[in-house]
Parts: sequence; C-alpha cells; structure tokens
Amino acid sequence: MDNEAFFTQNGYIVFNDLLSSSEWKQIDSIYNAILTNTIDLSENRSDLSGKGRGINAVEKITQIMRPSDKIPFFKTSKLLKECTQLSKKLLGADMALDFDMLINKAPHTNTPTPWHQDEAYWPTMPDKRALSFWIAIDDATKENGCMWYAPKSHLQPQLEKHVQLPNGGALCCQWSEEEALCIPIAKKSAVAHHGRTLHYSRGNSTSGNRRAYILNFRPQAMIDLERSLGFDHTGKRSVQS
Ligand SMILES: O=C(O)CCC(=O)C(=O)O
Repeated sequence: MDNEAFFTQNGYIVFNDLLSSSEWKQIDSIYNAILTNTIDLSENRSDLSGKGRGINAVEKITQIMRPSDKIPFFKTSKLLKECTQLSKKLLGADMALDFDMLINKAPHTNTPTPWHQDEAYWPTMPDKRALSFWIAIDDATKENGCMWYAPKSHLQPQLEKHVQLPNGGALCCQWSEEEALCIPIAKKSAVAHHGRTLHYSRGNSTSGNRRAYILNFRPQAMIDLERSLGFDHTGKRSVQS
C-alpha cells in the first residue's frame, strides 16, 4: 500500500529519516537554547500539564507555539519544504503551513499528554483537512513518550467530547491504549496525523528529554478564515463568535 492510501485509511503515516543530519544538528542546538531560555520564547511558552504551583514548579510538558516567528531557520529549512510537499500529496495542492510548535517532555516527569483530537483546539471550519508532522528530535520510545494513535479515528463523523485539564492544561477526551497503536520512531523520523485522528503519549520516565518539533498544515483558505477570526495558535487571541 502506498503512503497516500495508508494515510487515507488509517489517519497517520510514518516517514523515516525525514530530517537531514545537518538540519537535525541545527534544530538540536536551537531547541536546547530555547529550553534553557538562552533564546527567550517565553511569550508563547506554556505547560500542557497545567500551571504548577510555586516558584519551583517543574515544567512537565513544555509547549512553545510558533517558534518560526522568531527563528528564521525554521522558515527556510529543507524540512519545511519537504513537509509542505508531502502535505500537498496527502491532502491536496492547497495545503499550506498554518503554525509550528515545540513540545518537550522533561526527564522523569512521567506526565502523559491526554487523549485528544487536534481539531478540538481549533475554530470549527467548513474544510476539515489538516495534517500535523510530529518530528522526533530525540528517539521517541514508549518509555519517553512517543505518539500513540487510534487508527481510522479520523473517519469518525463527530469529534469526541473534550474537556480542559485544570489550571490551563491540555484538552482531553476518553480513550484507551487498548484501542490504539504505539508508534515509536527514531530521531530525524516523523509521524504525520490528520486533525481528527485520536492521539496521546505516555509520560517521560527516562533521564533524557523527549523533544518533538511539529509542523501543522491546512488549506490556505482555512488559514485565512482562522486569521479573520483572530485565531493564530498563540492562544493570545480568542475566537470571535
Ligand atoms: O508531543 C506530545 O506528547 C503530543 C503532541 C500532540 O498532541 C500533537 O502534536 O498534536
């Protein structure tokens, strides 16, 4: 079965060795500088597990939205060109980059990303085509929090019911590992999923970081619609009704 057919049937697809070694090195060093605040992207930085209490609260699932707004490398990378082409092949010639983000699970933080469909985070749109490339900057394993997918869940006619975790945390719905597949991938590889595909990751119980860089694509007309609603994926502007 070719990639397009597999993705159409299952709602996710793995691309091995998508990132070149030279671009991996650049992202590795930029990513570390961001995590340690040597490059300050704190404006768009939050903890998907919800805000910890107290000044010593450990950030468990660091999420940084739209790093390419501040770091030109991400806008000119071969990786972006490659993912753009793949998104057009999988979902149509009008697919374009909507936003990018970094998600890291810090060592020994053991905090799952709850089950969800990305679409639950976005304004309702007439055209539901959307694709995220989850690119592993570290080897992603069951133990450090690789992605899990519910195959064919992108074909569900309705979104699952989602609620927000306390203290500004992630959106979540009810699902289980028994109804899903664990997809470990090596660093420099990627797994792409549809905006409606149910997914989750276990917590990181290892001594290293679990860094991922994510690129999200949708039809240009839907990006224009989002922006006209004041929605830009920074969480700073709310959707107008
Ligand atoms: O990195 C994770 O643990 C979750 C990523 C995710 O939910 C996404 O890319 O949509």
